[in-house]
Amino acid sequence: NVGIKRRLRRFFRRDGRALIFAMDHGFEHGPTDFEEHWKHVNPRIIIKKVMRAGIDGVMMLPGLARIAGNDVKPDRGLMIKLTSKTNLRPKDDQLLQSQLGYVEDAIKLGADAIAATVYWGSPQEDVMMRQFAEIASYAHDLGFPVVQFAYPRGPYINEKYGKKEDYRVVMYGARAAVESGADMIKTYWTGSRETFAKVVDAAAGVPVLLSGGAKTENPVDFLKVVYDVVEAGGAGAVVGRNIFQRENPEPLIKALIRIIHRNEEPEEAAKA
Ligand code: FBP
Repeated sequence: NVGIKRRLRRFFRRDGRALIFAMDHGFEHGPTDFEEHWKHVNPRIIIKKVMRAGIDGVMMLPGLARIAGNDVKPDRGLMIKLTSKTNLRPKDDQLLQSQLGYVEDAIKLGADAIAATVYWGSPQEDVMMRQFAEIASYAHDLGFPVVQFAYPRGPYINEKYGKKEDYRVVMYGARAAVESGADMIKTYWTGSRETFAKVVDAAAGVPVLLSGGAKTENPVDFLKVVYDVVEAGGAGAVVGRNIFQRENPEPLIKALIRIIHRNEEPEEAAKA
């Protein structure tokens, strides 16, 4: 499908890799995530900064895209995610992402790709699978790529594997994402280059991007993870807190770009 391929190229450079900024935290975690650098709660301010630093794409929910979608330069990718949940829900309902928008709305907002989360292993997995199937079917029909945030989480996973980042669980989620029709996958760090390489293999050629995670105090620690992701065959990273929770995210973004697109070593990239 030509449309899907062309639109994926707005995110991925010729090397097949991308660095994407994530900003759905105001909904998914709450505005407290922005308190460290409160001005970044305004999507227009932080998106202008990440654009200047050279980011390849941005991921947002539909409402933020209405406010700041135009600040995403036309030669960069705009990913609109159609599922989420608030942290205000009762604990037992935290393992479900609900649909909060429609493919058509995302397209009207200028989306180049449509994203949705599936918590593989959740007691509500069935609902998210169906949501994803519906979104993917509709988006593909219209020539739009679909990104799956393939996040394994649920009581059985904890019981059997101890943690959701166990590579056997993460690669299971990545594989499930592929088999359910994803064109791009975002998932957790498994803790080592060797295990992440297995996740990449399980994805059978569908690009796998790292989900950033909580901010590391020392930026080099995060650069090392992204370096290992790329060495393992990963296609880059989707990063939120490690960017907007820094007063000036530009040096980190530039270092990430050097690692992802120029294969520079973390220490070297951090110095430049
Ligand atoms: P981060 O780089 O800040 O981890 O952002 C990635 C992301 O998937 C966001 O899109 C989302 O809001 C958040 O992490 C969800 O985190 P969790 O569900 O682990 O609390």
